[in-house]
Amino acid sequence: MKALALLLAAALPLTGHLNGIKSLTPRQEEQSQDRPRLLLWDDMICEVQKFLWPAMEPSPLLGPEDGTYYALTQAQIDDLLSFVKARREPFPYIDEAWDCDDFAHEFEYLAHVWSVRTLRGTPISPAVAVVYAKLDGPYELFQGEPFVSGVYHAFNAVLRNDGQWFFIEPQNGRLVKIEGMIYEGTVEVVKLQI
Ligand SMILES: [Ca+2]
Repeated sequence: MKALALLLAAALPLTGHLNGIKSLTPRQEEQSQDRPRLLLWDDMICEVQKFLWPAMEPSPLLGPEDGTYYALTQAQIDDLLSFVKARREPFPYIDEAWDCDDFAHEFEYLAHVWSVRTLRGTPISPAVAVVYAKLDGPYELFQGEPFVSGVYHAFNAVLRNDGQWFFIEPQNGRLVKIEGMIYEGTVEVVKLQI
């Protein structure tokens, strides 16, 4: 797995500690903002445990499901959101048949379609997750931030190349930064698929 990642790091305009980002000059750091960041399985676990799901216990069955990921640039996130908006099914919310989990899985599927096309088949996976969470408080991702109490909800998350995670509400395309203090006690992740 590591040998593959090193080869990819050499072949692709990716950044990360695999190809020495720690010693970049300020100019190179500026340029690195335009590049996706490569993450191995262990790196992805660290990123998930840091901000998304501290209780994650990785395993071959529970994931992460892929061996090599990349964190997206802001331009890639913008492009991904446009791609999904143009291709998602026009179905309204339908209890059970097309509800939150279905919107979230559709977003994740389309993110992978977008990624394969954008990277022309490069064997790395976008850092886009399906998140299952218990909500307790105002839910920022819905218009008007409705107050919800003890509701289970499925939505998405994406990791940017600077280490910032965002929650995405696939039902409306809204996106917010995940910041510990904001979500403390409001969003409790109970399951995650990446
Ligand atoms: Ca469903």
